[in-house]
Amino acid sequence: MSVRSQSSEPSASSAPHRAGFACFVGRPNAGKSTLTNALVGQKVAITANQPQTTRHTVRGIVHRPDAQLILVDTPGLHKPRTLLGQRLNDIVRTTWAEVDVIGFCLPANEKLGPGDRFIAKELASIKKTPKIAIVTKTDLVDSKTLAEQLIAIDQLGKELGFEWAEIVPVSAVGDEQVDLLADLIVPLIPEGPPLYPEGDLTDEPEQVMIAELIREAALEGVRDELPHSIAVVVEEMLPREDRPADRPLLDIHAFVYIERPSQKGIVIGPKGKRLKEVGIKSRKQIEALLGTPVFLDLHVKVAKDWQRDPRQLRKLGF
Ligand SMILES: Nc1nc2c(ncn2[C@@H]2O[C@H](COP(=O)(O)OP(=O)(O)OP(=O)(O)O)[C@@H](O)[C@H]2O)c(=O)[nH]1
Ligand SMILES: [Mg+2]
Repeated sequence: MSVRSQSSEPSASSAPHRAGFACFVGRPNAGKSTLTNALVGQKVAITANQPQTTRHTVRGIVHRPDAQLILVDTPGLHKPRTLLGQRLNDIVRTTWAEVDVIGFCLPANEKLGPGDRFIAKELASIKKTPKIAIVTKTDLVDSKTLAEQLIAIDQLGKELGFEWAEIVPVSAVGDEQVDLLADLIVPLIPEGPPLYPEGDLTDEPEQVMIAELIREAALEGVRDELPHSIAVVVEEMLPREDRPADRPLLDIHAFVYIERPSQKGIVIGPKGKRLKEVGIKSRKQIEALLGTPVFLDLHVKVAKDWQRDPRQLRKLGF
């Protein structure tokens, strides 16, 4: 085991260029998406203080002089209770079978639990792929707690019969050791030319990113089962006609889906106040993303029990 806490030396300029894939896996809410964004230097994946925020793999691309590192952020692996949950877990397992490096994210502020052990056990069976244990959210704990966590994780690997390639504590929010993590992953990916054009930070289609930004805004402040029930689909994006060339406006029509009629009121809020706030908040981010003024038209619709209904799931893109 080697726990890194200092910056490593910059690689020699004669080193061959590398390009490859690393995925972040872990329990829901472990900080995978926040870490992905911190490494990329821009928001490519939405985040929320609720489990199961990420629902598809999101690729974030880190461009460096010596390497192009493609990070694959995955949904949190959990005990599934719905068909959606099963699908999300399947996505994670397909992803970790395909990448060059697996980053297993474990929050520093939560003791290792059965969920972590379950994932580690599965990882142990993927022999060929180097596995880095990433201790996230280190800003939330003192050094003693962190040290105990590092030891517990090292021990977990030993119990399961493998060595972590690295055990790295990071704080994405505090920007601690984020660059170091990239330095440690790069030597583990294969030599090769860049796989994505320079400057591309993600391969997410615009329409998907927009739907995600709306969902992120809609998730804020809702509790219990509601976050899981929300899905967003962008139906249409059209430049407004009759606008002067120097004052364009993009009309975006999107649906916020929920599972039951009783949830409608919560999402819309009294006199439509909540939905309006969701619209304002996400519109600002969409405008920043696209670099153009936007008129965002949001409608709330019921897709009955969509998390359990294969037909509805298909309609919503799962
Ligand atoms: N204090 C602190 N909070 C963090 C850090 N990283 C993530 N968080 C918070 O932890 C919560 C979950 O973060 P996400 O990045 O959405 O977690 P995730 O692992 O992608 O979650 P799922 O997509 O649901 O699996 C959010 O409220 C983040 O702000 C960190 O370094 N420090
Ligand atoms: Mg996530």
